[in-house]
Amino acid sequence: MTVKESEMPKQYQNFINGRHFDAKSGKTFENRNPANWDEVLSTFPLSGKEDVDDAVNAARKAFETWRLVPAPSRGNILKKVGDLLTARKEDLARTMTKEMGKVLLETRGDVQEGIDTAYYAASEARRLFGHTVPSELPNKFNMAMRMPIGVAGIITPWNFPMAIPTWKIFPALVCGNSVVFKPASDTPETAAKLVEILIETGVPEGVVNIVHGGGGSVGMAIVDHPSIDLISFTGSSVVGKKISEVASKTLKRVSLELGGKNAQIVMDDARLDLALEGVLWGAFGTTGQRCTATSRLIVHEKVYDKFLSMLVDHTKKLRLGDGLKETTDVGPLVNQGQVETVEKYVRIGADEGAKILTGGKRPDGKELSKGWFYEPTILGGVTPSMRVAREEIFGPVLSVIKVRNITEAIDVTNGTNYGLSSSVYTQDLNNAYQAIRDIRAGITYINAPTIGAEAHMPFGGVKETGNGHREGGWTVYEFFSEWKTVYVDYSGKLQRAQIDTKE
Ligand code: UN1
Repeated sequence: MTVKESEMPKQYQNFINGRHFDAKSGKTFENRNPANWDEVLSTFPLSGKEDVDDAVNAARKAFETWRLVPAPSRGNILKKVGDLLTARKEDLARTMTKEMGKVLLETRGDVQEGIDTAYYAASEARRLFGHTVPSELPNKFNMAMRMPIGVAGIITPWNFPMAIPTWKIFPALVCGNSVVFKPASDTPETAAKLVEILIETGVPEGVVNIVHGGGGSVGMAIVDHPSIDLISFTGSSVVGKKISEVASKTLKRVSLELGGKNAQIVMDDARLDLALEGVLWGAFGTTGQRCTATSRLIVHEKVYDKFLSMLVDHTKKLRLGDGLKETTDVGPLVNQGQVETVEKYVRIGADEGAKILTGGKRPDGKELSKGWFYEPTILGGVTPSMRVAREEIFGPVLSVIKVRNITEAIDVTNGTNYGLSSSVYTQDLNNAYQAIRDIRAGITYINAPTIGAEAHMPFGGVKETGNGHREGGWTVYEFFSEWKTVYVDYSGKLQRAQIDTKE
């Protein structure tokens, strides 16, 4: 029996300078469904440095015209991008669930984050405010304005295959930069569909280029390329440090959004029902594969036993399964490597003395036997020095730590090398404000889980979570533009700053 054409995996290509290309090597890689690894969804070019060179040359050339397009016109394109993302939301969400596993409810949210980012970018194009500043000299006008930078290398992860690329590409474009985009090789199809939308809405050729392939080859060729001016990367701290090192050789501007070990604090005065919903969503949403996932739960001793038993009870009820099924609460992990990492950490935790209160293994049962599933797992009796309390796991594993008061809870929260998101459940204003002041993290939620960043707010973290930049909101426009300072002297004579300032 022959396979019908509609069932054949679609073959995607790179998109460079307004045209589609295979990798120069002719090699391809497969995109498989993590809920059923027998299912090949699509194939993609396995590109290399020579493909990146072509993309960078195209982007360099296109930059020279794109930078001169008025920002509001660039913004109008983003408005259309938002409209098309809206029209295709369901298809994009399904594509995403199929290629990376998280449930439809969440992949719809991921696309919505892209839509929000598009409309925000469209409106920001009419602001991109600069400053006018009085001169110290008479008849002289001073201003500082934002300028495009050049070619942006955009390297994105698989956990938010739509939201994160849009966080980077849209502001890059609005600011007048051109783009070379390398999406994660676990989620190339969502990325390819995003680029199709950009093309359809009139982004000129060469302004956005996509090159598929591995991080070590395509990603590093981008980071190392002398004609790329800036890099925006989201991924692990290990890779982030490597990028920082390589990019420093060509003095690139680099924005790194890296790991997290986010904690939710539950105080004795907290509404436990609310805290419970929060931690289930924060820890097991996206199967724990978020930079912002709740991976530590820090509970006041007075409510520890009660809250833990509520939590274990509800965690056991979470339904694992294919993310396309509306009845599924938790989808598979993205690939075998992630399952192995999770298995390794659960072993480490048990060896260190933590108790596996639920989960701790891959599920039994035939239905889930061909997917990268792992049961939602709670580790009790964790102490702050254990590796499962300090290292990022990126899976459905929650480490629970007991504390005596808010000050200790904050100290424990701060006891890792990361500082992305944090959450405090309390009804006491004093606890809340102490936490807001003292938790060292880029984001603090009060009575809400560690996940749930909104597109128009700054996003990023401290310590090894990043290198000081912020995505999202108005702040990302700082990264994708640079300041030009302008002095206009209309006095008709030489006026020397600092010298001719006297009346
Ligand atoms: C990430 O995990 O890298 O707040 C991004 C959230 C999402 C974005 C997460 N809106 O969890």
